[in-house]
Amino acid sequence: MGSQNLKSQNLGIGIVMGSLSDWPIMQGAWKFLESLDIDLPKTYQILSAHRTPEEMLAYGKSAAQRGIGVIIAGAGGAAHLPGMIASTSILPVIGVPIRSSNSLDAWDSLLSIVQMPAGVPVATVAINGAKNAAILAIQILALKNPSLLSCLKNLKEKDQERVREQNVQLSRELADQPKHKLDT
Ligand code: AIR
Repeated sequence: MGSQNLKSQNLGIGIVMGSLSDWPIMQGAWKFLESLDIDLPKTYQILSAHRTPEEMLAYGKSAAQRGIGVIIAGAGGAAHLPGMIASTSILPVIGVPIRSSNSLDAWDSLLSIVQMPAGVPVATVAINGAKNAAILAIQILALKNPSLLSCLKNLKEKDQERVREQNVQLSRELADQPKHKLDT
């Protein structure tokens, strides 16, 4: 399916972050989406809840009209971007708490994003969890477009295969050791 068609169905993913210093983490979401065998429309933008509040509001208000279906928002420290974007848009917002140079070991980032008041949810992933944010975004969009399900299934199969290979590798490494456990 062409990306124009996906855009008209609001199957785009908008990635926003509070600063360029967040990009090393947030590019995990971008690169993951790029690695998939699907042509999902996606955008990235630096928007700061505190430094560029007007642009942030404009982005949140217009996102749905621009074909975006899910917003991934990352910020660190007093990380108000995901919550403020959520306050301006009806789209689901996934928050990525970033362990930034100014953050208190990322606790401030996490709590600023996850502790939203009732009525304005932000689906919060782990600290620096940009890849999971991208997976969750696809899971949300797949509810509207089942053709995305195959890429999620492939993802699970690859993960399962990797764990099975790890078991083979571990068994090889421990082959000459006596077994102290029951067979699984
Ligand atoms: N930030 C930017 N505007 C508001 C906030 N909370 C965050 C950025 C980044 C951190 O502040 O998301 O994680 C540090 O930004 P900088 O630009 O000083 O490196």
